[in-house]
Amino acid sequence: VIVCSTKAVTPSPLGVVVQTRDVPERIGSLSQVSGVLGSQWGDEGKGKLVDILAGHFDIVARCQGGANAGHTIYNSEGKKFALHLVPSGILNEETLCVIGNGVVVHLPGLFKEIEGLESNGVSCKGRMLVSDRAHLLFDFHQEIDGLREHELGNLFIGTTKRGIGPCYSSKVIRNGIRVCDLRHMDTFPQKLDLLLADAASRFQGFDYGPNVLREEVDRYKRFAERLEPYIADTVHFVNESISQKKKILVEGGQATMLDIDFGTYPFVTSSSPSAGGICTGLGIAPGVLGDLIGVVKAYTTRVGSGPFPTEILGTDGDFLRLKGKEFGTTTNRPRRCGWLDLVALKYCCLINGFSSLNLTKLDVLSDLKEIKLGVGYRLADGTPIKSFPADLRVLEQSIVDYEVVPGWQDDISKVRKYADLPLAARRYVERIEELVGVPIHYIGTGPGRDDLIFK
Ligand code: 2SA
Ligand code: GDP
Ligand code: MG
Repeated sequence: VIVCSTKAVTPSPLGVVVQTRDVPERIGSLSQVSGVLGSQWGDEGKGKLVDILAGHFDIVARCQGGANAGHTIYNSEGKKFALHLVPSGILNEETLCVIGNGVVVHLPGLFKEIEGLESNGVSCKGRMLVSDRAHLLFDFHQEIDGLREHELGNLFIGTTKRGIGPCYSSKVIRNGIRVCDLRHMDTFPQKLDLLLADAASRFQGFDYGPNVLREEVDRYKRFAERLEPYIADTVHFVNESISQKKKILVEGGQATMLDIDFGTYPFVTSSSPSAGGICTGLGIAPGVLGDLIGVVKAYTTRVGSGPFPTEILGTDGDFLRLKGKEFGTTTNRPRRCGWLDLVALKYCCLINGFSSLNLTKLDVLSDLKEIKLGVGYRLADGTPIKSFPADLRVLEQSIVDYEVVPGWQDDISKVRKYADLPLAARRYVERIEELVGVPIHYIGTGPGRDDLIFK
């Protein structure tokens, strides 16, 4: 159950053997290409796990989403970093970061993030690659995101307004502009003009004239020069790295319940945060994928609209929100809170084939007398619902069956060994494993790098 240390030799991204260090067996034995994916509605604590694992991988790669993601990390000195586009491997000096082809890249935001990191002593130069196939997300995509939300009235999705949906729409409708287009400034203005004209013809109040276009083109000429050192054919790079036996960790953004195909559509994001998104968003073959770790909070949160079967609307919800500091990392919106939903979690395990789970924020549940686990859904007439329903009407009307388990009153934030957890906490962990059928190998007891139990 507990960690056993082995010495590991990790080749650096530059190919030099850099270190020998104590590696918990769990981490050392992770597959050459592994992934960390959200298995609820996001904000499970993926960034923290990626940061911890990154020291044992050569490359950390993002494959989908954009600056809607908010991954919070505390470094060893307790300094807080909130990452949006830059992969969470950046705090590990030996790790090379990749922004894959499936990511939508807002360059002003990316440069701001890079500057913020650099002012905190974290350099991205020579340590980060941006795919030449990635699509560019422009300020106007963000403006449209807001206009669309406004149009929806009461049915608004609750997006982060970071322009994600509109940018993926441009990509899919095939008038998007990619990073490699920055190398052709002769045709760039025409492409951008088409894109802006398209938006203007659709949205009243979205106005642009030749001055706007000229200013934007000038801005992007400067961005193009600035981005050049980061641009790479990451499909080639990642596959070469695989053949050179480098270790690659894929960092998912958002989560399966927000997946464009598998999530609670239309209250989802516009990318594929599940396992399939790794292949399409990085250009790697499915057979290469090894361990996939599903990150799951010990309870559930959701930010934005949409069904949330195990949501707690009373004071218990406030308890979790305040104790768990459940406010959006990108927008600071209060997150909706609820009990752990095992129907949704099993569905995520099925879709992604997780090899293990990281149960996070177990410390937040301390002090509750009783904890509820959502173990099944039923229709109003009592008929059990066998699988996670596609139909939101069914989902909204479904009744959740709960199993009530005893809580624990001890502070577990300093516990580092599984055996030292209170019995009720261990029972909670083991009941989840039993009901879901996937082992929990990592347990979060706080936001810091050391606040992790290897089980
Ligand atoms: P979008 O902006 O088009 O992707 O929004 C569509 C839905 O996806 C949800 N979404 C998220 N949910 C949780 N966390 C996310 N990142 C931030 C964080 C969110 C924040 O780390 O806290 O700060 O508000 C994220 N990104 C997208 C979104 O809420 C919509 O439901
Ligand atoms: P991500 O989007 O999945 O990376 O998650 P976020 O960073 O948006 O939200 C997770 C929040 O929980 C962050 O503020 C983390 O610092 C914090 N966190 C992560 N793991 C733990 C844990 O085990 N316990 C506590 N108390 N906080 C945690
Ligand atoms: Mg987040």
